[in-house]
Amino acid sequence: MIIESAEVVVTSPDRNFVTLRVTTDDGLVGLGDATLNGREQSVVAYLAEHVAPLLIGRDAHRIEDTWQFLYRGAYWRRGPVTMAAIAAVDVALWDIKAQAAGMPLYQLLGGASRSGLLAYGHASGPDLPSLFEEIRRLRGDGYRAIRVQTSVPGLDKIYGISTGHYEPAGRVPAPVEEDWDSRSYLRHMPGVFEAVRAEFGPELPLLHDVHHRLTPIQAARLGKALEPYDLFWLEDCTPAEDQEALRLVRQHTTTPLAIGEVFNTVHDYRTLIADRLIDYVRSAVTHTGGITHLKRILEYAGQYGIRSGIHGPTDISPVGMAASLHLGLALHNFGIQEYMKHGARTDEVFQQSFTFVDGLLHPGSQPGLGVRLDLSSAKKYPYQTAYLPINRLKDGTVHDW
Ligand code: KDG
Ligand code: MG
Repeated sequence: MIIESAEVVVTSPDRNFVTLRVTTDDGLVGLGDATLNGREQSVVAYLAEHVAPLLIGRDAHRIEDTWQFLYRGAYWRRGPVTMAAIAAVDVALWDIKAQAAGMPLYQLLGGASRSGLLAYGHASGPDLPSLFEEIRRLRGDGYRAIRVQTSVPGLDKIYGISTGHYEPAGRVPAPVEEDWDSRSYLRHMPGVFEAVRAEFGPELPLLHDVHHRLTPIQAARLGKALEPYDLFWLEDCTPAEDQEALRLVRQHTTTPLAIGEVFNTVHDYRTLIADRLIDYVRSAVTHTGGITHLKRILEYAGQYGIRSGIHGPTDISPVGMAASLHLGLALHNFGIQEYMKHGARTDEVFQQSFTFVDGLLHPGSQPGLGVRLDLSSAKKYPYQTAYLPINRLKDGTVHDW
């Protein structure tokens, strides 16, 4: 089964998506997601200029060899652009292999370990009444676990707050600037979780994302202050590249910790996993070298009692989401899957077969990934410049985002 073409498709139905479309000589089409939020065109160039030409004529079945060829063979290893490009090739080849086998992809990864995947949705609001309303709306949609974000008094515009649809990347010519003050945030958050617990009771799993904004000692204080509210996890509490920071946080709190949406290889996790400094691995299939590499990371993590929390915001395309679901269904140490619904235009471009019923996701039973890319719909929505926001302290200093 020989690769005949590898085409990069860029489309922006509700936001930008980069998809690799690999075709074999026997007519199978495999899809891989390579969307890197706010930096999409860098992966487009990497794939189109450096990777796609090397795929032509290769045996589509040789997934491991192709992965090593692209990773070791480039000499310049790791990094989000390289690993998103490798991920797209890897997922497209898994899609093809599973279609050739006539099976849903999870069957090739070991088969189902469970009947469905627990998913969490995003609730946010500028104040408690609107936050509660959002939580109720998500509960009504079936979600059994909820991420809670809210405004902080004195700050105008902060990460993760929107009503209805959440989309951090704006279609703007330059990044929007948001505000931050860690002391105000630290004073405010425990009261928010106290109120949410009082309203919704002890059972509902609650998650919170700090988005890399605290120092280790501030994060330790927050984790400790939130212990009475029994969080499912506290995410990205410190800047992610500093693995040692979480050692200090861990010494002070039993609140479970999750990190990794900006990581791209197992080496980013080495200390975190071996020294048991985290509880959940947050990497996306799309940004971590595909199913082949994320599966390795997660199986390694599983030996230390660490579970998956695969990244699934709207910037993971339906192709990336389907890949996460097949992997999550097969993994023994699955934890939870982030799931934010895409917009109607995205669903028109990417025809999906995964389901969300009673709060549980399932990748479906179609051979392969179960996603079809409608090229004529994709063409209707050309790329639009978009950036993630940046974050400044009150004195104007650029802060972590
Ligand atoms: O591209 C960045 C977003 O995916 C990120 O801001 C979302 O933090 C995020 C999350 O946990 O989903
Ligand atoms: Mg996050």
